[in-house]
Amino acid sequence: MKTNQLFLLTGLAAVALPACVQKDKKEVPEKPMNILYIMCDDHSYQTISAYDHRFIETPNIDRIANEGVRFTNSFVANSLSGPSRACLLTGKHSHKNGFTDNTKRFDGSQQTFPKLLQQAGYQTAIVGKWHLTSDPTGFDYWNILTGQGDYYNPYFIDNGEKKQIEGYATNITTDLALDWLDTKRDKDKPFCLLLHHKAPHRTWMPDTCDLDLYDDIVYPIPETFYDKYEGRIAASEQEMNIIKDMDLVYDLKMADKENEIHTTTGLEANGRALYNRMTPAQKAAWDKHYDPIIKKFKEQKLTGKALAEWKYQQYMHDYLRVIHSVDRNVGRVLDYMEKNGLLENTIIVYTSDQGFYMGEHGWFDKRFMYEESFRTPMLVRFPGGVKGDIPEMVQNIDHAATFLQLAGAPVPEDIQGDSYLPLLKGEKPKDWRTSLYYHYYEYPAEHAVKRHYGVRTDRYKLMHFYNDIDVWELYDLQNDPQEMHNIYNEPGNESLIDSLKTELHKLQKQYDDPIESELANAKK
Ligand code: SGN
Ligand code: CA
Repeated sequence: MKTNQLFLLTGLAAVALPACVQKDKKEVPEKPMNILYIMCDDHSYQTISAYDHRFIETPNIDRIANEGVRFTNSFVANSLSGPSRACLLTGKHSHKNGFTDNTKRFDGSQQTFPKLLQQAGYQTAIVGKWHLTSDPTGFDYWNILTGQGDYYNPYFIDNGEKKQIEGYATNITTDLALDWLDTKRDKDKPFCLLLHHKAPHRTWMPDTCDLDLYDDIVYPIPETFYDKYEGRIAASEQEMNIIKDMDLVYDLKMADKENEIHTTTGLEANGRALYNRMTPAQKAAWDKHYDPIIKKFKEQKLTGKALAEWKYQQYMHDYLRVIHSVDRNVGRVLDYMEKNGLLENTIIVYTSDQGFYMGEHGWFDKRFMYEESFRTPMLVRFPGGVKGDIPEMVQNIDHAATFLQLAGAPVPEDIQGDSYLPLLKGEKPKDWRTSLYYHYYEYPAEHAVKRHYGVRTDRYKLMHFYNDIDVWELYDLQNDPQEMHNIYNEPGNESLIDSLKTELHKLQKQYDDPIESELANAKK
């Protein structure tokens, strides 16, 4: 589907027509709508109560859904931070924007939606995690975390100037965003603010005030926690398993002063580095919480299943405490918007840079095209729009076209995503996409998830793992939603596989991804 073709102004037409002229004049709001895009890092839909009540209540994030919509089929194009951010900014798949994995440097001279919004009269800002190595372009104001950012006393780069700010990243990022909204922007112009939290990225360090939260809760172990990955070679060779790869000191904070807890991953020193950047008061609060846990852990001498499940509980507690702080800070932003009369003329999007595993298949991290990491939460409050659930498949390449269309700005033809604005207005475009394309590149790398690409329809998912492997996987999501049974080699699926490969090739052609011809040439 090419919704944006409706709003396409190319070549000569773009010269002949002023930017505000649209085929459908109603698309240009009388007063341009502000855009507030809140994106967390690694926030799973499983841990937002608008999607799932098993683990945590997130009333402030849910408010966006309650006063707007919940997308129930929201996906990314490449489940990793930098690539996801590049897809967001350009509205293009990774092979087109060049940022295929986290080792890349974003080419900031290319077209991005913030630049196009600036041309359309918007003021643009980004606060928080950026993770694209080069300096941001297309923003009137940028104040970004260095690299992945730190939870405690992080460094920010404020329009080029590096400054350390004492405190907790989620609070500080919110403070900076509110300060820009309140005192720094030009209030005569519409704004587009990208508010990008570091949280809840590894190593899931809670704010001092949230350390003791949920102490008495025992979280349910996912059904697939002890997955043996039969029939799934790439899954069996990953290094993101809670039992074997999650580090006791680095990830789970068991840094005992006697140094008696030993880890095998070499991450122990990093765990101490994260602790050492805290102030004495922060360290005191930290020790008060973790010291008794460390003491008990040493006494218990857990092994096997008991150790595995202890690790899972410790992981979940820390992750969910971090989420609680995100939720509280989302509440602060919504309160500010309400008090300042901004709610009625602002679209608010809440999402994440990808999904995350909360112990499904025994995992943490993301990267795979399997559901938990391919999906990402997406809640949108759009004044005057529909309420409830939107089931159409959307992808993170769609934001750029949506925001441009909302601003009444032309959507360039080379943007690959589709505007979901019609969906927010309750329209049911007949030619909306019925399949999604995915391509993950970062291998060899941390967590050892092999390169793969694939297609997902409403019911099926076909994936091809390549590079040092050549393996296809097929899942029937209706009969096997947990993707435990690869049915690619089962007899009887030949015509299904043929039709999915046809669909895959159609998408690769549409998005101009050369991977299959590259693989074929490499074989010659
Ligand atoms: C870091 C993490 C990884 C994580 C990547 C990518 N290790 O390298 O666990 O997969 O980021 O995450 S850490 O020891 O530095 O925490 S991403 O979301 O930024 O792409
Ligand atoms: Ca991420």
